Amino acid sequence: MARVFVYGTLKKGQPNYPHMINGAHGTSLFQGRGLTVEKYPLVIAGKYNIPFLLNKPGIGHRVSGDIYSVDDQMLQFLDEFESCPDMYQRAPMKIEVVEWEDKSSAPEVRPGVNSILECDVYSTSTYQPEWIHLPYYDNYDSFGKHKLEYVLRESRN
Ligand code: PCA
Repeated sequence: MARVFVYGTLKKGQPNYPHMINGAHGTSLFQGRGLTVEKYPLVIAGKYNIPFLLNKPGIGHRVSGDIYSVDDQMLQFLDEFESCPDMYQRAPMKIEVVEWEDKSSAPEVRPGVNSILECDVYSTSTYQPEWIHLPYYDNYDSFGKHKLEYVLRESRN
């Protein structure tokens, strides 16, 4: 099992969330919500309004997201889905627990609020340099007031 932190379209309520819970892709268990320990620039880029966490720690905001435990099959699916390692690279990042929902382990071994976990995150170092000048977000929402709604893959041309 691997622990993954999602901050973009895979979060609950966001356009690609159905993939995250599709049993045909493997197993995933929602564990809670978190916040990156370090600041990162989270931008919405390109003509399809895709969210990217730029791998430039120290700039931008601490970013919110959802913490999952996934099996190898789901991790492999996510790697392909996120065009890893071309578009995004999956790398470990420190995540602070905001809220823990997974009650599958004993209370005394559950991570408490404010504890720090190492989670895999799809960030990118292979981004276009001008993206660093885009607005930075702290909590991605495709349907937010920026009006940069994510374009689903099947709707692109
Ligand atoms: N999907 C991944 C990376 C960006 C995106 O839209 C995620 O939600 O974390």
